[in-house]
Amino acid sequence: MLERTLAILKPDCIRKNLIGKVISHIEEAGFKIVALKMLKLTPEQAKAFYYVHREKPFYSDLVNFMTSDKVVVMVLEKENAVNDFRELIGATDPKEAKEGTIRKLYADNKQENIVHGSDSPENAKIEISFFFPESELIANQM
Ligand code: RTP
Ligand code: MG
Repeated sequence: MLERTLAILKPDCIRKNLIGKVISHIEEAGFKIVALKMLKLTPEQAKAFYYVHREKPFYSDLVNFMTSDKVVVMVLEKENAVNDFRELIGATDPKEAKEGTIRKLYADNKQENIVHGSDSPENAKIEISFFFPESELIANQM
């Protein structure tokens, strides 16, 4: 069954002029882009988006990083999209990411790691609705 996930190209991706390269990896891996936009997260949005990490020592650094430049948010669709996208991006820390993954190829460190992907189908639904109203989630023609 087709599934959707939320991807964010993080501020380091934008600063390094890697939007096109990263989207190419995503499309070549078989994901369809259902919705896409560029925006600058407010601190309130970044805090809310990463609320699950509010107790973590890296939380305030993460909020500062995610608001340091614009981001690109995308809804991606594919069979098994959530897990397959996590596989495509690789481990949080690029040092631990497998060869060929987006983070291994392009990320500098555990914080500035180029891309976000939802970690479960339930969270994907919540994260997609965080950025996109239903009217922007038009199904792709097959
Ligand atoms: P994401 O949510 O962005 O897809 O990343 P993830 O699941 O691989 O990692 P997660 O544990 O959810 O952490 C969220 C983001 O916080 C930053 N981080 N910094 N300095 C650190 O030790 C540290 N740990 C995590 C990263 O930007 C990570 O992607
Ligand atoms: Mg996560």
